[in-house]
Amino acid sequence: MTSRPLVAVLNGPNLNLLGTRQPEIYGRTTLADIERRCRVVAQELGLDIEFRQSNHEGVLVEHIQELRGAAAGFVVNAAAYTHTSVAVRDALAACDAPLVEVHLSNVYAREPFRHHSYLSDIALAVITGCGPLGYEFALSALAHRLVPAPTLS
Ligand code: CA2
Repeated sequence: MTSRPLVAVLNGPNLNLLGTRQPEIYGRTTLADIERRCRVVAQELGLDIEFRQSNHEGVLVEHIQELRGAAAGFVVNAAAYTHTSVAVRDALAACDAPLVEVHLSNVYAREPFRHHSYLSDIALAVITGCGPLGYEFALSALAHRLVPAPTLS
């Protein structure tokens, strides 16, 4: 059996609170719900996934470094670190693997400080405002890149 490409799904600070607060912005889906759905979709797409969340910038950087070489692609909702972290950007840039940036909310319809991202210009794609479905779209985009199309015989 051939091995399946590994995609790392990384989540930044406060995303562990999803479904408990600010449902008008982030909806009622929890991060555990998103993880379950990602696992189902990844299975269908022929991907393996690692799903992680941290509230700490250095921990996220360490996760990314650990996954360097092992992960064939990244889906990243860096949450507030999207707008502040050169460290997360540098760690992802050092991985040389395609990255899809995801945001649940439409960051461009929110405060101006959310309009700048340290990740967008190194990303294959940016998905913002699609809610939890954004993670599924991101996995599909990476599978399109990483999973060989079946050959007809
Ligand atoms: O829309 C997104 O996914 C964001 O990445 C979410 C971040 C925010 O800083 C970005 O600008 C956009 C915030 C995540 C906080 O999540 C919470 C969830 C429930 C309750 C409180 C915070």
